Amino acid sequence: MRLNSPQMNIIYRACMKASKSLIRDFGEIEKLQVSSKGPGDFVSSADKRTEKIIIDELLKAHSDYGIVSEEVGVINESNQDQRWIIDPIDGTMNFLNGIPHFAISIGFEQNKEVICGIIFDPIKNELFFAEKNNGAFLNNSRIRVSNKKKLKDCLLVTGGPKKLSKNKDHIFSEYRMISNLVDAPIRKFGSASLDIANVACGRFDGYWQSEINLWDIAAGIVIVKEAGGFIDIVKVDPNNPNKINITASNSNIHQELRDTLNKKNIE
Ligand code: LIP
Repeated sequence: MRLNSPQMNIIYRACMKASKSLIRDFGEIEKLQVSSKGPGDFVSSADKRTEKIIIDELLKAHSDYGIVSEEVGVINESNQDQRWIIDPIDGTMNFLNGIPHFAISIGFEQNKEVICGIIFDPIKNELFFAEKNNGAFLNNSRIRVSNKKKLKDCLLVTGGPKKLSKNKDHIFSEYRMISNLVDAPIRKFGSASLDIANVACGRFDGYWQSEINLWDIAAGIVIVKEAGGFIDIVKVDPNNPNKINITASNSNIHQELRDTLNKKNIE
């Protein structure tokens, strides 16, 4: 496995260390203490434990770098030029229900651009990673997005909406419209980072989701780009820079997917 930049090596170390505890916790899922974080959104003690291991490792390497992470929020807020963006368990609902489909996701952003990242599925032992200008990989193999040419023939994946979303009608109408266009039923797997990683390696042809958090997909941005895919990120809440809409797909269908989602008066 070729990890070129120092940041990539730091992320890798943090991720591997955290994944050991995460796998142990997954094995003891029924003993986990689950506390409510708000409707439709739960956080487990495993989430916090995993996050702490990752953050401790990252701060050990660079105590001055900014951090945005799902549970603790922001650390070193004044450093906006070098930031780690972390989701300790992406797919928390799957994790808590004993469904082996979740991942650790860590991206590194420099001057507002994510330049390297890792998405690690500890159960399938699949490590997706990429560094800017160095290609994207799944374990030891180079990965590329799919080559499908027409949206109609594509296998797409999405997620959401959250229970309290004010945008539900629009999100469902987008879903209906896309589902009327494609031959294969749309997938929903409950882990945005793995959805994107699976676009990067060509298992899915495209992924879209509204009102997702930056930490769910940050690492996926560089992985999809380095795999030859296209990605759109749109900030949706002026009061919350981490809330975004995302579209990621192979380059052939990207415009068609984007145009379909941008259609006004969807009904
Ligand atoms: C979750 C995503 C999932 C998405 C949810 C949520 P979490 O992240 O990965 O696919 O539909 O809105 O954001 O909360 O498990 O880290």
